[in-house]
Amino acid sequence: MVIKSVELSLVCGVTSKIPAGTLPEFAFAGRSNVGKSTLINGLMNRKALARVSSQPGKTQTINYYRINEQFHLVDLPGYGYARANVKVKEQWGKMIERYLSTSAQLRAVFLLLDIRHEPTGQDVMMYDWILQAGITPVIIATKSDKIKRSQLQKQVALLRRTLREESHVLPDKEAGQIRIIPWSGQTKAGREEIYAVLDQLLTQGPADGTPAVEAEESVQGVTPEPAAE
Ligand SMILES: Nc1nc2c(ncn2[C@@H]2O[C@H](COP(=O)(O)OP(=O)(O)OP(=O)(O)O)[C@@H](O)[C@H]2O)c(=O)[nH]1
Ligand SMILES: [Mg+2]
Repeated sequence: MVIKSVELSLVCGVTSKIPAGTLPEFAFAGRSNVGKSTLINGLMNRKALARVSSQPGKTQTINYYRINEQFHLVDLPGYGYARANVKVKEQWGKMIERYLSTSAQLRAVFLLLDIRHEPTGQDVMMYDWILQAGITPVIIATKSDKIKRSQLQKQVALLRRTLREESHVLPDKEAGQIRIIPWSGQTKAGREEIYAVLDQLLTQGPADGTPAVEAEESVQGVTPEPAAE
């Protein structure tokens, strides 16, 4: 995938109506601070178009980034921010559910999980919401630069096992097919594999709830042309 143009095209507040939209959408969900905005910037070849912060709870709106006039990357507000008040947490849940159930253009949801930690109850709940909405979930294991290479497969297996064991939705036989892509915002490792998923889903048409087939092996060392700043 070559990124030719990116722009913030829409910001949707808690009370805003979710737009019907015409371009395919890929959404990014996950705990506050897991690295959603960092991943979106990495995919767009931008340092800071999506706002990144070490303070959790930065993204509290649904932000739509239009790429190549062809599709949207959708930055969803993070959950699990302990200091958010009850009302904010409640609004968050409603907003995400509304987004998942009303977005006709949604092709896949990337659910981000920190590669270092076992998924929380909220992570599993989010995973189940995505499945229940009939959307293809793709797991991104973030911050892979923070663990040793030798630990990578073990941690990916932990994420897979927890989702499989804790999910209330996924039937057993499909559980082995949960797709997990390790990613680092620091080294950009994993980016080509994520682009391959986007390319595949863009050519394939709307998600039908079946897990994506394995994409081609990522081509190491090939980076897309940088977008004009
Ligand atoms: N080392 C490392 N740090 C990362 C990575 N991804 C994100 N971070 C850092 O983690 C912090 C949170 O990143 P964000 O991208 O703002 O997280 P977010 O999920 O968008 O957070 P909210 O907007 O609060 O939901 C920032 O300090 C990032 O620099 C990564 O892959 N590796
Ligand atoms: Mg964010």
